[in-house]
Amino acid sequence: MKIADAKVIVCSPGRNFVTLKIVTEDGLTGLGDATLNGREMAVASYLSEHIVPLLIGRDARRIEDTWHYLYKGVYWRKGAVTMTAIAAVDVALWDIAGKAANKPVYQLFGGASREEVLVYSHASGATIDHTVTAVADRAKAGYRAIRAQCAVPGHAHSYGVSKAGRAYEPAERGAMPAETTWSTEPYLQFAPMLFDRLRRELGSEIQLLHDVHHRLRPIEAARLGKSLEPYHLFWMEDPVPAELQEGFRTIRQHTTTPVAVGEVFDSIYDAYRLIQEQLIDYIRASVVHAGGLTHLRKIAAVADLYHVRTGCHGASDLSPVTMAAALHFGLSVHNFGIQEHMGHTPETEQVFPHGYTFRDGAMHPGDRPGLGVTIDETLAAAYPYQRAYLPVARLEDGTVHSW
Ligand code: GCO
Ligand code: MG
Repeated sequence: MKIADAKVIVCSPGRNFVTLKIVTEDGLTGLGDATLNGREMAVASYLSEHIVPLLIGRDARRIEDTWHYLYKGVYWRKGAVTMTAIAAVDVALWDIAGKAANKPVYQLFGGASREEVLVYSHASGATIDHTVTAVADRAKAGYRAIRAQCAVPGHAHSYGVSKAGRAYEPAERGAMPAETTWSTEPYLQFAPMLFDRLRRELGSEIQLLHDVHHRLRPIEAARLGKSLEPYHLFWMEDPVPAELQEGFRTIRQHTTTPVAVGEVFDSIYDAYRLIQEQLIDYIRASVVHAGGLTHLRKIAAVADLYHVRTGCHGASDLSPVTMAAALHFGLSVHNFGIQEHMGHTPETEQVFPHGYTFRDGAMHPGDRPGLGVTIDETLAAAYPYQRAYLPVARLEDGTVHSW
């Protein structure tokens, strides 16, 4: 089954997406998401200039061999751009494998390990009142797990707060990144008040998650985790930047609030110590940024040895192709924890018709052969790429900080 064609489709139905489409000599097609928010064209050119020429003529069934050919063959291993490009090829080949076998991809992974994939949604507000209402609205929509983010009074740039009436979308189109200001102490004092109110108003059954988004130092994250213990969060996400994996030891020594990390990870090597020392509870590495389904299944296998469960990234800047692949993975993997489902805009849903479904706070990938997602190339062409950047954060004294 030789690869006859491969092409990169860049579109922007509300936000930018990069998609790799592979076609075999007998007409089977496979899709892979190659979207790297804020650096989309780096991956698009990596694929079209350097990888697509290598794919033509390769046997589409040799998924494992192709993965190592692209990973070891580049010499300059790992990194967000390389691993997102490899992920796109990998996922597209699994899509083709499913279609060739006339099976949904999860059936190629040993079948379903559960009936449905628990997901969590986002809720945010400019005040605690607004955030309580937003969380309650998501609960009414059927979600059993909800991420809560709230503006810190007097601080305009808190992470994760959507602009009035719009879904949260951090990347902004324009010539330069927006700049935001961050102040840690007010946030550390405010966060427990938010969750105290959420628990008092909404009770103890709903699963509450919170994303710190790389903003703290280990001892500050330890303090935050301790202060949130009375509210039994499902997890505290990205408490500190994760380059220093040992830094998580301080957090672990001080708090039982579960920790999730890894949406920016691109291989097992970013997480090995975190997992082996059980410094985290959930690994958030995603299909699109961590080398595709082939590598993500290996990360999950290592995590399973150490009681670490999956909690894959699923923001709106990961396309419906990734959402579909994540659901096939999540339905099958043994040590599943939860899957993020931020959702997509209506125009994105039109560009990427898919077979996955939502019901009562959980999702299912569907049973169409392959991933069960397609791309309407004519519609995609109606939404041309527009450069967009994620924000850059600074402390109040102007020092650049983790956004
Ligand atoms: C999340 C993430 C997002 C990221 C975004 C970056 O938990 O969903 O932190 O909000 O900021 O995916 O592109
Ligand atoms: Mg996050």
